[in-house]
Amino acid sequence: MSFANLLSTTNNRINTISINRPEKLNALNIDTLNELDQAIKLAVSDSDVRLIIIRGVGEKAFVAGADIKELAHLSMEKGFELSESIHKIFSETIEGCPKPIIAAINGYALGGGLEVALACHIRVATTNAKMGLPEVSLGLIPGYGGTQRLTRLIGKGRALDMIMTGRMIGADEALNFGLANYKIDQENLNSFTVELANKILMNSSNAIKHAIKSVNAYDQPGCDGFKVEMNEFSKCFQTKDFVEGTSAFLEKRKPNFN
Ligand code: DAK
Repeated sequence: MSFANLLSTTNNRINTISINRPEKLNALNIDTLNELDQAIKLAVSDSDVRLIIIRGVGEKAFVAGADIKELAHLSMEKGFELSESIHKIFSETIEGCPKPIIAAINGYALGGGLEVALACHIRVATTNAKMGLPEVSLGLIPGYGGTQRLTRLIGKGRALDMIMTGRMIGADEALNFGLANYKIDQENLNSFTVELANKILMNSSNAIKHAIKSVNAYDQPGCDGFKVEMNEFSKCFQTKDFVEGTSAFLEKRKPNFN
């Protein structure tokens, strides 16, 4: 399937979704967000895909935020309606994706762009990456889950500092905060991300699916994460991956989960 604002390609079990509006620094309009939702859902239903990488086209930006031109005329009612429907994409399609999603942050990740990266499972930032939630400079606050996901990831003090100042942080500070998992030179971003993906793909995709669900339960209101873990843990038994993983160990060979 082709998209107007995205490129989606699959190679060796890795689906790469590239946000493709480089002339607007990959700013997210509603059409692009809906396409992102569709592209991830397609990747989830494709048995050839085991992992997804989200990146931005060009060397300047992952995503420089929501498309400000589109935002400028929103009413309070429309703002709430959009926030609600797009929250679903961020929580269910991205964060709740049963296949791992890596954000490859190749430059600016601002506002809604950082919120996409925050919903992903792992973040790799290039040395020139600049991350921030500058919404207050527009008279707004983050509206795609940023106030919650940033706070959970880096703590309340740091999140409030970033949100109230609207300042951009670089890869070193992001790494130090735990916002980025890895820092890498821009020219090595693709090879590093694919290497990281392949390391994950050595493991059981089935087990990873249960791990994502369990970890996501950690900060869900009203949800007992330990109970979720017990359930997801027990579902791993009697799967062919569990048989293969334990047999491989006992036979002193590497497991083959394909
Ligand atoms: N939206 C629209 N266009 C953008 C854009 C954006 N966010 N960011 C950049 N562009 C466009 C620029 O307008 C310019 O287009 P032309 O003028 O050439 O047509 C082109 O991309 C190149 O940008 P610059 O010329 O500005 O490039 P520079 O290198 O000089 O500067 C910059 C790079 C990233 C510092 C600068 O472009 C910038 O400050 N961009 C805006 C960053 C920003 O404030 N982002 C928005 C954050 S607020 C909602 C939920 C969530 C949100 C909103 C609503 N609801 C539920 C309703 C989220 C809001 C946000 O993301």
